[in-house]
Amino acid sequence: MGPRLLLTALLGLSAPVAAAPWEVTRRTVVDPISAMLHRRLPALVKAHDLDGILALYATDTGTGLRWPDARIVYPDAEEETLRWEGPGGAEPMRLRWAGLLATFAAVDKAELRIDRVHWRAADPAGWPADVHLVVRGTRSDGARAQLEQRAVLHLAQRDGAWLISGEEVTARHLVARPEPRYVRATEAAGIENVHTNAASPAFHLFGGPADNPIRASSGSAVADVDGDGCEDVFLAGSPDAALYHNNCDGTFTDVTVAAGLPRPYPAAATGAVFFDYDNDGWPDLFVTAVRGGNRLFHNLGGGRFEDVTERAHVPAGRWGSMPVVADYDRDGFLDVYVVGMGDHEHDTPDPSYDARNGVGGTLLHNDGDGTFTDVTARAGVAHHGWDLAAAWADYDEDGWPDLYVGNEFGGNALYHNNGDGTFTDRAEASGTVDGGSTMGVVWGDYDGDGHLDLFVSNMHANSGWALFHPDFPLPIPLRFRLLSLVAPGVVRRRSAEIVDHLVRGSSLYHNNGDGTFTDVSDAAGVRDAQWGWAAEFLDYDDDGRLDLYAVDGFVSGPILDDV
Ligand SMILES: [Ca+2]
Ligand SMILES: [Ca+2]
Ligand SMILES: [Ca+2]
Ligand SMILES: [Ca+2]
Repeated sequence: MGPRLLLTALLGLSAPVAAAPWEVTRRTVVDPISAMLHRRLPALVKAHDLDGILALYATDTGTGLRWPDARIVYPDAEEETLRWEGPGGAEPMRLRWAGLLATFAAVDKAELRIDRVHWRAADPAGWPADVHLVVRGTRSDGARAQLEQRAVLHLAQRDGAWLISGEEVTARHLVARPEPRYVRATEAAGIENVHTNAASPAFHLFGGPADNPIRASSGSAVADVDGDGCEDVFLAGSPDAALYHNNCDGTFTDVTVAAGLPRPYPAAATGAVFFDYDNDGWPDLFVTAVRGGNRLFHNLGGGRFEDVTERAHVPAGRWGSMPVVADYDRDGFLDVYVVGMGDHEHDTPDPSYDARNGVGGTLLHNDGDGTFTDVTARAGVAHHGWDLAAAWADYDEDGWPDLYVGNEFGGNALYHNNGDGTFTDRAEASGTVDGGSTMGVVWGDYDGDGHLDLFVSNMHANSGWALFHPDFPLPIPLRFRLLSLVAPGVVRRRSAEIVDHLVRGSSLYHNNGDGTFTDVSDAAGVRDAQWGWAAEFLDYDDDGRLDLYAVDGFVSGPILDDV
């Protein structure tokens, strides 16, 4: 969800309730703090301008972790990790920043992200603010390095100017590696079909030709479609869907047409999955679409495909986000759940913080004879959020695959498989409603305790802190307006909770093994995965522990500090 869409959605809720004119507060408080912390400080770090940085402080001394107190952790890992520890104490700001700047010969990226400003907890030093500094670049010894630092700043006005009146560093670590573990190989591999949204306006959803104005294209699927031992790639991306054959030598060849797949692709394709629906040993392809119909392509053997959508009774559907596959009824045939978004052309999420007017998901039961039956109603899984993602997993280890569905605008669903063809939403009972702007869902046992944990990719808005200022016209739903006359504090707190869910970031839920989950995002340090789109658990360094790769990013306008 874009920031403009978020604001529109929030303001669309109702008439505002404000303590003082927001425009004044925005101009005199929010904008200057944003300019100082989001733009000026990072620019000075990139420029190695020590005096410029110190000029942003109204104090010569910082507290918390001291620069010399770093030690190496994980000595057996290929990456060098330094973690700052110790009792901490007072430290000259000049020494602290000089140490940081000297670490980096060159800074590629510097970013100060504000988590929260504690607007109602001002003390003589100013307003406390939880911030997160990220500095990425090349270390003096040539290693690639990233430093992350968490701190509590105090923000105060001195002689009319906003300055940092205090800084307590609460956590800091640095990860470095002489050579990058990965290199970009897309072009060298011959993958030319790279997602483009050049023709589209702000949200890159509309803007195609007149006969197909919607162009949401984002999915990919991987399988060895021709049985030569190397995995091939299907990209649902624009301008066209494409199947790339893996030549087993590090290069790929576009075989879309030769494989019998349509070009141009006759729908605005989104998610895709390879799965063997007829158990003949060859992976078949299911592609969802926001418009133009979901499609099933049967692999005839050897990587030749035939469109069997109609014959297999796969309904066209609309606004499909992605297909997810599991044999939910354990009859030996893989079934498909098509995640359903909302109608972006004619509708907006309602209510915007917990939308229930999406098109609904569809569960297609594989009848085992080459056809599917829509069993959504009986199964009870027609989640009507504006859903972008879902994932199957048997989270309670009863042998039946369960389904988590992520809503971009509000509460998610955890459909527990009852084992009799029906499901029960246990999101509330299990503690996984979330309420963020979910765009990705992945399961993985990150702590190796045998229970599958859940990571939900949400957006962390770098402007979210401003929304909690007492003067911000928090949107109060109309039906609560009367209540706010008698209990304004309660209504405002509830409203702030909703907004907090929408902007606070991604969630990692630890599976407690008893059907409930605990949100451990902050302790694990993964809450601010920035503007999250999707993630995947993988053990990238083969140490036996699952790591997390999270895709993020958003271009919000001429000022790029909201991403
Ligand atoms: Ca097959
Ligand atoms: Ca089945
Ligand atoms: Ca289960
Ligand atoms: Ca676990």
